[in-house]
Amino acid sequence: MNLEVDREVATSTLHLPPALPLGPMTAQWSGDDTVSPELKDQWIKNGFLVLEGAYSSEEIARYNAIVAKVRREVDDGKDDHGYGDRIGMLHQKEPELLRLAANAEVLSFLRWAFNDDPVLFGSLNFERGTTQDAHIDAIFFWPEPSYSMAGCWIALEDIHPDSGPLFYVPESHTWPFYRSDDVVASRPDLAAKRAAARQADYPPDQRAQLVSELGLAWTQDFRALEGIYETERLPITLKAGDVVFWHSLLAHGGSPRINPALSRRSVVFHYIGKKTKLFTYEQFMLFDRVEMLDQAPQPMNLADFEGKAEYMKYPHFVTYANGEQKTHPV
Ligand SMILES: O=C(O)CCC(=O)C(=O)O
Ligand SMILES: [Fe+2]
Repeated sequence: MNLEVDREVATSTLHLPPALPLGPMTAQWSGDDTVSPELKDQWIKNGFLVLEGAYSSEEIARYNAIVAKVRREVDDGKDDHGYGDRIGMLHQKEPELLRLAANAEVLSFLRWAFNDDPVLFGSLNFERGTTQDAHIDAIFFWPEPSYSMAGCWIALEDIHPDSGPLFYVPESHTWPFYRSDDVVASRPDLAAKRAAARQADYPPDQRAQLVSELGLAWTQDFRALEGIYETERLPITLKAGDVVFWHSLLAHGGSPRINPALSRRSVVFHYIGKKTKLFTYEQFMLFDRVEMLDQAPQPMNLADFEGKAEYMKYPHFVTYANGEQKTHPV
């Protein structure tokens, strides 16, 4: 299909689900005046934007020193080149890491994008490329409203093109969006199991297995869309201290690590709006959108960092080593 084809016509002929709104899209959505019209246009048109040099080399060095100290103390799944696996939620143990997340420029952009005050709910620290397949974060952390979540990825060193840089799928935030009810519409077996798995007495291990099958089916449908739109996955190489934001609905992932001897130090902070209801991957996979509104969202449990930024408090951080996930109480 050619991209010039009218989206609505294409959607109805192929029985694709509708696209979702990219913001409140009201005339009043002028938001915070410190955000330039150019940045606002980029967000709507591209679903991502880069702020170059948002952090000084001193700020980045201080951040890296804290992460390096923790990596010496835990099993972080080092590879043959000495690079560890991801560490999740490390800011819960080391709140000083939130200094980057509390950057005023970052927060005022998000305040506009969400039409709400931003709240940090997660972080992931990387030392090497993730090679993660293309995905949309909203399926893992379903936000209501669906635009009120974003990733904010900060380069903690100059990112080499061969180190497995972040990539994104251009304009995918404007594509038809598959919810789990759309995914099972063409798969009657999965639809029946999904209906059964909502019952409270359904065995948890079988439910987890089904959720992962639904995730694979979602990925198949998303790949088909990539074929229809004939898009390329575009890598983004940034300099230390640059930051890229992506929209909750923009597909992205980690490019292949062409040279595994290269590190790729970065951190992702994930934010939602303070009024956002945040649901889990399992809830997204098992419930239709309307049914989900009857489900309990994640409790906010807010804390603040020096009065500058709010975050959701969880009593742990998480390391990964050899495919095993380990939760460390803090
Ligand atoms: O850094 C990457 O390679 C991907 C990270 C990502 O997808 C995320 O944190 O949401
Ligand atoms: Fe992601």
